[in-house]
Amino acid sequence: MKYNISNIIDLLNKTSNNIIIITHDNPDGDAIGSVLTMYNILLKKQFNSINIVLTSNYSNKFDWMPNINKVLILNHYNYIKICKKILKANIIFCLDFSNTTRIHKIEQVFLRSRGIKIVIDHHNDVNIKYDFLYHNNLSSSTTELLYDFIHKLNFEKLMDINIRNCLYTGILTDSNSFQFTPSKHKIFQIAYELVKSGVNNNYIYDKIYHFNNYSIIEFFGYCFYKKTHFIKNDNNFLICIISISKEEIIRYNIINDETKFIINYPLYINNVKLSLLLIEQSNIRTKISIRSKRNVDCNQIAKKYFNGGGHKNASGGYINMQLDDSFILCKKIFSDIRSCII
Ligand SMILES: [Mn+2]
Repeated sequence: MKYNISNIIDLLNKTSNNIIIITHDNPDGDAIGSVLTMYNILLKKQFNSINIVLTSNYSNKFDWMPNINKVLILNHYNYIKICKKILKANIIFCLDFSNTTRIHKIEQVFLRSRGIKIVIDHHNDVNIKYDFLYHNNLSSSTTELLYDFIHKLNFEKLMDINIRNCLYTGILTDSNSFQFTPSKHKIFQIAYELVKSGVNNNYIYDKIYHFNNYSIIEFFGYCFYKKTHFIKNDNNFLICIISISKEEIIRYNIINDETKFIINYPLYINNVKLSLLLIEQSNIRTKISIRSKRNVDCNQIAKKYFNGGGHKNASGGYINMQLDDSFILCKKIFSDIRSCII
């Protein structure tokens, strides 16, 4: 059945149990901020047996976030138990993704579950069979959408400082510190209201961006010195490609989304307009992340060449090849991509 917002208000005003909250693999600040916002709201509504399921681990920089210790991280040992919980869920919240490939480890069991599927997301590639969808790809983040959603539900009185901190974390990280602002002034208005009502923006910035240990900085140095390649485009701007193997990630003890930070740095160079990060996943698959400046649309590039998508200035996808071949393919594509990106 398709639900509308008043059905959802009724549903969430009746206390329910067996709730699952999920987000995409390799959760970032918006993913973690979204699931914890929803978890903390439902706790206040006296819901029972609420489980956040993460299909992979999260970075330690989120350790301070309220109730982060309650998340279930999928592994070999708890896989069956978690699948059973998903199958018997009455409501499943899908936050910060709307394409089931982004939860591929639990995709099949998710599709079999009869729980009411409430999807809140800002990505372009919706393929989930949902019961309720709250979606806007002109939102900076899912947390920005959740801020609106909470108001639509008339739950704003439930927003305590913990929930506000979760919302702010998602907005800060997904907008790359207010650099990607598709919703224009609205993101600043929400940030203003959150800070005005107690969010310590400096504290959160320090927790998220001043978290790195020396091995990550060493890893960045290694990547920029040894692993960075520039391609000159016909339009006389540069495209940067960094490729990283599994072995290098293990050698420098890098986890989760920490590699993502590296992709933004090439854009600090004035004539680099596009930055690509290739990460080896297996000998037949390479993950690719793409970031761009202003008018260069990496969503189009991700869709056309890399089985992916995302947003105008931040997208991702994959190549079904090993790392070195993926790198050669990228070099070929990007030496003649003028028509695609202007
Ligand atoms: Mn997001």
